[in-house]
Amino acid sequence: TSFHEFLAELPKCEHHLHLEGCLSPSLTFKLAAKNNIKLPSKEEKPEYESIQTLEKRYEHFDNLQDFLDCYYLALDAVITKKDFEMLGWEYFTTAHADGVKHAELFFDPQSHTVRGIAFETVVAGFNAACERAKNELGISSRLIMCFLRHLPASSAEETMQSAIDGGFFKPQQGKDRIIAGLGLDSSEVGFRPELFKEQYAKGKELELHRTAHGGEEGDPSYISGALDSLHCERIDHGIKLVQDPELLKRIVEEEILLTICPLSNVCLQAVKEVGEVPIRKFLQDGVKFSINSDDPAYFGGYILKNYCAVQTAFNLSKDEWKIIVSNSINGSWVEKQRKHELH
Ligand code: ES4
Ligand code: ZN
Repeated sequence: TSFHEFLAELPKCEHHLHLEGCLSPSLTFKLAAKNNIKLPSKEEKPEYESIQTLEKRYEHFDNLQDFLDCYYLALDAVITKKDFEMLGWEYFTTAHADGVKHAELFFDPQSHTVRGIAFETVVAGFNAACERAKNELGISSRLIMCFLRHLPASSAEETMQSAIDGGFFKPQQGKDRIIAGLGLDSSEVGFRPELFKEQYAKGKELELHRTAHGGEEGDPSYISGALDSLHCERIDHGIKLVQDPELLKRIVEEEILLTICPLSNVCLQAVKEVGEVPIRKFLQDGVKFSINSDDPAYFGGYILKNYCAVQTAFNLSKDEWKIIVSNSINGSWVEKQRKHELH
C-alpha cells in the first residue's frame, strides 16, 4: 500500500481541535441565512460579500490575533442548539473519513455567552453531536471547556460556575462526565497562565483533566507557567519548547504530551513551513506529542492533511509513525479498556 493509505488507516486520536474552528465560510453563510443574522456589510468588511470572498480571506493570516478576529466574528451566525450540533457533526463526519477513532474537543463557551447564548445551549448541542458520533460512527470523544485568556478571570470564574451549576462536571450514572477537562486558549502573549490559577485549582479538586495552550507564540515561560500554576497534564502547541533545553528535559521526564498542529503553525506564521516544526527533534529527544488540526475550516485541512504534511516534510518511517500514534492513544483521557481497543 502507498504511504498515504498507511497514514489514512492509522487509528488516530485528536487532542487539539476547536469545534468553533470547524465553522467554514459556507456553513457561516448557511446558518446566518437560516437564523436571519446580519453578517457584516461588505462596506464594513468586504470579505463578507460571499462565501468565496470569505474563503479568500481565510487563505492568509498575519498571526494568531488576525486569525482570532475572523474566528470570533463568524460565530455570530451560530445560535441554536441545533447549530452547535451541526458544527459538531461537521467535525465528526470529516474526522471519521480521516480515520479518527477518538477525539478530545475544545469549545469556547465565553465566545457564545458574551453574545447572550445560554451556556446550556452550547453544551447540549455539542454533546448531542458527541452522542451521535459514538452511536453512528463508533468515535469516542471528550469535551474540553476552554477559558478565553483575553477575558478577565472573573469571566472564567462565571463560566466555571455555569458548568458546576449545570452538573456538567458530574460523572453521570454509568456514563462519563459531559465536560471532561479544562483548556485555555485565545490571545497568548500578555495573558499569562497564572491569571487562571484559581479556576484550574478548582478543576483539579473536581478531578477534571487540565491542558492549556502555551508556547504557540509565547516564550517557554508560558509552558512552565501552565505546568506550575495550572497543573496541566498536556500542553497545546508547545513548539517554543525548543528554546529551553532544561524545560524540554522536564517535559520528557514528566511525560507531558504536546498537542502539535503543523498546518496551524504555518498559517499563523509561527513557522515558515511544516519542516520547521520541531517534529524530528521531539522524536529524537523523546518528547511525546500528537498531531492535530486545531481549526480545520481556517487552516486548510483536517487531521489527515496534517499527518500528510508532516510526512512530506520529514519522511518518517512506519515505525516512527507507530510511536506517534501509540503516544497519542496513551496520552488520551480515556479508560484503559478503550486504549486497548484503539491500539
Ligand atoms: C486557537 Cl490556533 C489557536 N490558538 C489559540 N486560541 C485559539 N482558539 C482557536 N484557535
Ligand atoms: Zn488551538
